Amino acid sequence: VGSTVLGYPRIGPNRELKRAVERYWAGRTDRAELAETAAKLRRDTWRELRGAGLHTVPSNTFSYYDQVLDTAALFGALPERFTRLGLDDLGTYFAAARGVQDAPALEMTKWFDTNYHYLVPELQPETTFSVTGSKPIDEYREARADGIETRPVLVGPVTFLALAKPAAGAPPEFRTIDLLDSLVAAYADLLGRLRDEGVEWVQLDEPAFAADRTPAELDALARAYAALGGIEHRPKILVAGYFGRLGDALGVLARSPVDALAVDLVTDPSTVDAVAAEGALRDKEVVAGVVDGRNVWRVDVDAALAKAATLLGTAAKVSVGSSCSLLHVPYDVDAEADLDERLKGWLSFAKQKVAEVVLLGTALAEGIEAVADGVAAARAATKSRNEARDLRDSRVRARLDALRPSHTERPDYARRAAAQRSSLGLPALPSTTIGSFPQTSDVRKARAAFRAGRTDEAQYAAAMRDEIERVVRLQEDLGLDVLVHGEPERNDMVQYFAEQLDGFAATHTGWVQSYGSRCVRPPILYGDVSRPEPMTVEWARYAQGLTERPVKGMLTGPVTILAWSFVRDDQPLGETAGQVALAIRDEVHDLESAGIRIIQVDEPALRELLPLREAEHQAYFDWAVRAFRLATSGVADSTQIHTHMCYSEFGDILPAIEAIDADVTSIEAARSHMEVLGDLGKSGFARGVGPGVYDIHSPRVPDVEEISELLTTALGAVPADRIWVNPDCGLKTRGYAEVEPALRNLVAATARVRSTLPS
Ligand code: THG
Ligand code: ZN
Repeated sequence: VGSTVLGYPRIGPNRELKRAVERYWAGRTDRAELAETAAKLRRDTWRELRGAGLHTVPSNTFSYYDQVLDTAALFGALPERFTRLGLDDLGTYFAAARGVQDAPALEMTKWFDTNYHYLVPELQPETTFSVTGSKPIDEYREARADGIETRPVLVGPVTFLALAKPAAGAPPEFRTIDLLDSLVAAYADLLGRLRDEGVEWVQLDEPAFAADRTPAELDALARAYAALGGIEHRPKILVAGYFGRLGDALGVLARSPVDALAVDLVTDPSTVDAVAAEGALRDKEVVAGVVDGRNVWRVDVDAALAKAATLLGTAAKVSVGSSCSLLHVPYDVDAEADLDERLKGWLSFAKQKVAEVVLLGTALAEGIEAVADGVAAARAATKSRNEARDLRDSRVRARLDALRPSHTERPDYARRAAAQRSSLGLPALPSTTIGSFPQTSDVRKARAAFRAGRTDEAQYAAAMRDEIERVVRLQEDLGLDVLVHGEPERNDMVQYFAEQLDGFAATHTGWVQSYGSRCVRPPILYGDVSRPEPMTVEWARYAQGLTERPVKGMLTGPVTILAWSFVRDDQPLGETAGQVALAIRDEVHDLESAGIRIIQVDEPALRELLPLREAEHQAYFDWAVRAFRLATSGVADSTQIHTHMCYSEFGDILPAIEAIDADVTSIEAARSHMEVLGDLGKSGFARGVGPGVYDIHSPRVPDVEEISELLTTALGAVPADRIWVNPDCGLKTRGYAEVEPALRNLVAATARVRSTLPS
């Protein structure tokens, strides 16, 4: 029996890597200084893991930006638009990550159902792979020079190909999986070199097989590991499959000539039995992933030991591990000075999870008596959480129990649309923005000063009101039809609400990498959720008081609040979603009472929580759609409900976009040239839609011509009386220098296209 974790956070306990790479990008440090910071972070991690008593320590879990990009760079598979720039290795790498003039960055998308984003490799039939980098070898040597033997971790070849996309211009019949042989040959070469270095174990991650896969992909998995396992001169191979059950891939891997399998025994409760029943594991080692790598709750030692023990007769050797890499949790709960002590006792971040894995490994090998104190402490924590009565709010539960279908239904769209037309009196093709305006350094300073206690509430509110007034006047001047207050008071759209809701706790240092150097601090949803008082009403009321035009109220939807928080694991997500939805429903009601006639409830993460297996989609849609409707259906017919979605391919969630029954849905579309509209139409969607006509992810200012063309394209797919004109997403991350001219062009294009409509 041994113990290990599949990966570790890398941004630094105090976001040292974020600061170092951002300084490097700004030209304020040189490469040597960046490399030194990176080396120190790696060394600290290895020493920490070794010191904690793990049997085997992973390496190559560090990345300057993203592990999928690392893999593409390692095998010489970066698109030519970056390699021909004549930059050094790191320059080419960061160019692919962030883009440069004339060479747009690789696309970024969600890493499975997490809030981490990876860069999508672009491949074509001509792509050949070879080992052109040495990162895993260098890091292995670095650790060994420090006296620490490690297990290099790599994205597995089949997952790499499954996550890649055909480059623009590749023939339509081309599949990235067609490149398997060349890629496997390159992996084989690398395995030989690692063996030359003395590497004993490598870890190849194949999380793609926790999602539905085609027979061709399963066949590729079999062929890849038959080939790699068949190599004579190689390290032992551990294949890690996480984020869910492996389905048919479990048998494929069990029958392949690899040495060990790491399985996720947390995400899907059926996995333990499936693994236990897999006879072909008899001669292999299994890493039982019983410590949740994605959530922050302390492990239930007895349940975890029972799961691991179930596998003892199945495999030649059973080790204890994390369910996936610990990349998705913050570093250290002990760094939190202001968290409630009792709550803290229930939590476990990366550092604590390593200790849990070690404890469980010892308990499994030597018996619970060998670690009696640790087990007793863990049991006490589990008991304390299970018995905490005050996490249940009987008022919230009674409200949920009393819900009737009418609480999640609004009258026909046609009737609502008529009521809204007469109450709002908007022109055809109404123009608006998604909600946030640029967060100037003055705004950030005002928030920071208030948080630090350097200004009082009155000074802070005055600063926010000034900013709101400025933004409202600007929008009137630009000629937008539906205004927003600009959200100067908000940091993160989930954190802002979590800070005001009961049942949530916020952290100070609980940063988790979202992409590249960008991090988020997910709030912790630990108890029944309720809203002690209105959260956004005063700002919205103030903004509406400044103008005759309608001001949209801006809220975050229940699914997104869950997706971007660490959520309690003691009840189904759908139940928790209902509680959050009730709190948002109350806010919607209060906004309406305050005279706000349009209320937007954003659900950018609706796609993110979609289960990896299609068999589970419907159950997800059921609770997610119900939560949105519960939040938004308590209003008058004349009150217009908007939603906004972004960051995703919408194909899989079209039925849900239809079913949430929002009056208007604004959606990312500029980069895909309005393609999404055709798909929406085919799915039967027949309500208002605001296809983004300005790609805010780029600093480019679109001209009137270009926006008019996009609008005209949109008019080809959707009738004019249902189209809205808006940017792709919020403007928070942009500067006024781009935003003002872009919005001016957006309004001018709207006027131009409007004038061509039959009256
Ligand atoms: N909030 C949360 N999750 C998200 C997003 C969000 N996931 C998807 C998407 N948006 C990810 N995008 C970003 C964009 C910017 C930042 C983080 C995630 C970002 N973070 C600041 C940083 O790292 O410098 C820190 C922000 C802060 O100070 O609070 O810029 O919008 N939850
Ligand atoms: Zn958006």
